[in-house]
Amino acid sequence: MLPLAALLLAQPPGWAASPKLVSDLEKKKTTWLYREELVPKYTLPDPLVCADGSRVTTAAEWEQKRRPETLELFRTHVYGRAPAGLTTTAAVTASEPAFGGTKKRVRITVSDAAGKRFAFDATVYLPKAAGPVPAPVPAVLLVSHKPEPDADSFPAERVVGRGFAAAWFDATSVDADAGDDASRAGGVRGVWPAGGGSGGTDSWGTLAAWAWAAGRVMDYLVTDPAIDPKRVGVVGHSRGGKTALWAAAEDQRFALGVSNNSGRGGASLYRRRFGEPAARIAAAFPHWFCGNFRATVAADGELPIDSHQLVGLLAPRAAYVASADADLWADPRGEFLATAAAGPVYALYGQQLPREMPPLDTPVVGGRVGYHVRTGGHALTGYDWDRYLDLAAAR
Ligand code: GTR
Repeated sequence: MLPLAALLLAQPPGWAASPKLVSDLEKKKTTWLYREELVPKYTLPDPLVCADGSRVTTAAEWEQKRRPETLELFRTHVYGRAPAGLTTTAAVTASEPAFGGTKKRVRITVSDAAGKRFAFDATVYLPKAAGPVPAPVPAVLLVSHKPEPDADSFPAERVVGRGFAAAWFDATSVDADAGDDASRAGGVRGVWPAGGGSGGTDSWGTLAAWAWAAGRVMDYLVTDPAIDPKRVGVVGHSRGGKTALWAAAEDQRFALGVSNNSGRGGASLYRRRFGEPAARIAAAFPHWFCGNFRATVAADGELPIDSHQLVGLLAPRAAYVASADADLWADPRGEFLATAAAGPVYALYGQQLPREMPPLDTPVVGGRVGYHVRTGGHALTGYDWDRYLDLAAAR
């Protein structure tokens, strides 16, 4: 038995999981790890070290060398490659008053040179125009992994009330998230099965397809004169949170990427064995990822990247990672540690990220990066939205 002082020292700072919840979860799923003391030691890859072993020391070197390499590693080993070089057109198909402003339905059509095409819809709420020539407003885009988001996960009135445009699209209309064959059948991966890959193990999965679609909505948003194209954020919860991070990594026009309870495959660190195992997510949702990911994690192999590098791909733009106290499956501490470990990349831009896990319900912001762990379970709530809008509103 360790003396109390030693136990207190061993306790990591800030939030800690409820001991009762840990023991309840352990009783249910003894093979999955929920106890902090049992997490095996691990070492994260240095986000600044290049494939040739050299280390980038400036933002310019990061942008020219290590950032493109990192992006390629995530494409090749995690999400797969989305197609590039397609043409997006958009048409407003309906418009009506809403919340003192306007609600628009937009049909987005993407086509290639051979005439293949795919179309889906997005919805945009614009706040009440301020004066005859209103200034363009910032916007947030929700990747909804449900056909219609509920009022908590998409509080449109609250968002426009704070002077933001609020947009969302139904990700399942782009890729049904119903197993690989069914998802491809009516979705964008049925039109371009290999994405931007060779048709092999780096072909895009559902998360890459959804992230790609967020980029196509962005193609429209940057043309809407009511919206400030330099201040558009992308937000997602859970599988949508994994998507939002990847969308912001792939498309640097997003000024902010928000991961709400994204967990494994999103913000939480793969090398930290806590909560949902990588092999389990790949077995339960094989269509989310590329073939290389499935093969690596099924063999209990090491990915060449970890999630701090995904957060680092957002630098120097804003990022917000949020966890929930009861959502141990998503590994709150692993989500925080990934955020903090993106620090060396943000430091190239003079930004100092939060270093210590904060206590419960205590948001921390360092540089342009925020983190909180909120009371409650796996959900996107008004509390979360308010924090994201606070960060998006800060210049
Ligand atoms: C779970 C999955 C999580 C999370 C969640 C969701 O079953 O294991 O990683 O993505 O689904 O998206 O709701």
